[in-house]
Amino acid sequence: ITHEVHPVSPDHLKYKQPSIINGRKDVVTVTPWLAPVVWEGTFDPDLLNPIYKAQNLSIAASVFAVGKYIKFLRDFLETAELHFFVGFNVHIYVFTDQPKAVPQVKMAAGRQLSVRSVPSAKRWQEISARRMELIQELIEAELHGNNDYIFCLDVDSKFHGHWGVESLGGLVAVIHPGYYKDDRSVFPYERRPLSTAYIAPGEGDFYYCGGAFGGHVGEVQQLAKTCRQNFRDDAEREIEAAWQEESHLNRYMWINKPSKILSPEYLWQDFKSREPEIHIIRFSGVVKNYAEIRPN
Ligand code: UD2
Repeated sequence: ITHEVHPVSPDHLKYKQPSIINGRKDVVTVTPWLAPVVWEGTFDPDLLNPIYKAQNLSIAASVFAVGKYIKFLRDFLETAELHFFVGFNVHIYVFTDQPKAVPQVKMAAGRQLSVRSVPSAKRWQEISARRMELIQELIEAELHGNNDYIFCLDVDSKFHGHWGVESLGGLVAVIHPGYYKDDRSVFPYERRPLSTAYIAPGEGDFYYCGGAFGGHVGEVQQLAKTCRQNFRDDAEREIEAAWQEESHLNRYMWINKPSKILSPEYLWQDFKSREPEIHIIRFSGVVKNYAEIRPN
């Protein structure tokens, strides 16, 4: 499938009656281009799970663990078992320079892990930058036809709550937890017109995070290909976007509006205090000491 099919519900499915007037009133649940914004309380797993189960989907996830970041991998994998698409076919692809150090984590039936070797890097910026290239190659070489959706996730994070089929969509972006109440003029977009990631003042919808994005494999292939090419074009002009591939991702999502937006429940940060509209934290970045873990 290249486009999402409309939901087909099994007959006689029992679930809570939906309401057209009662729902979350403290947050916005649809964008001005009519993409849903997923918050706790906006979806019913009793309704969604049987619909998606019937489609026998496969969900891939990519995660990079290069250099000292390998130490985050065990918690990431163990908590994914508990919360990430439980009960569905999941294939996690780990990209690492230390294949032997990948921890053995017991996975449930229908779930599997593959390890891909990547070279070590001298600069931390190189690692996050190369992700787009490797994600594009992974999709083209292995995922088309075998997997329906992919999520690309940061390894220095853990799952704390349900992350399931409510997150599926053509092109899926996650709102960055650090800027979701801010005016777009202060978003850390790339502001130099020389860069292909440039977003002008007064432009932009949201600030999306580089640490989690995804969607249908065909859509993510396009995204990765475009970001990689833009990254290269920038490199030729000796410019590196402010937040590397996160800047390019934001530029891409400004032009190609995501069809589904995940609220900051889907990528919080452990150091941030809980906000009242955040009823559940599903995935959150751990506190890390940059000086200690980055190559330089
Ligand atoms: C932000 C983004 C991140 C990326 C980066 C810009 C979030 C939560 N994080 O986080 O996705 O866009 O800005 O470059 O939105 N990695 C390694 N080894 C390293 C360094 C990085 O494996 O030595 C991988 C690892 O999977 C890590 C990811 O690259 O999770 C992102 O790097 P980061 O976590 O250091 O980036 P950070 O915290 O600045």
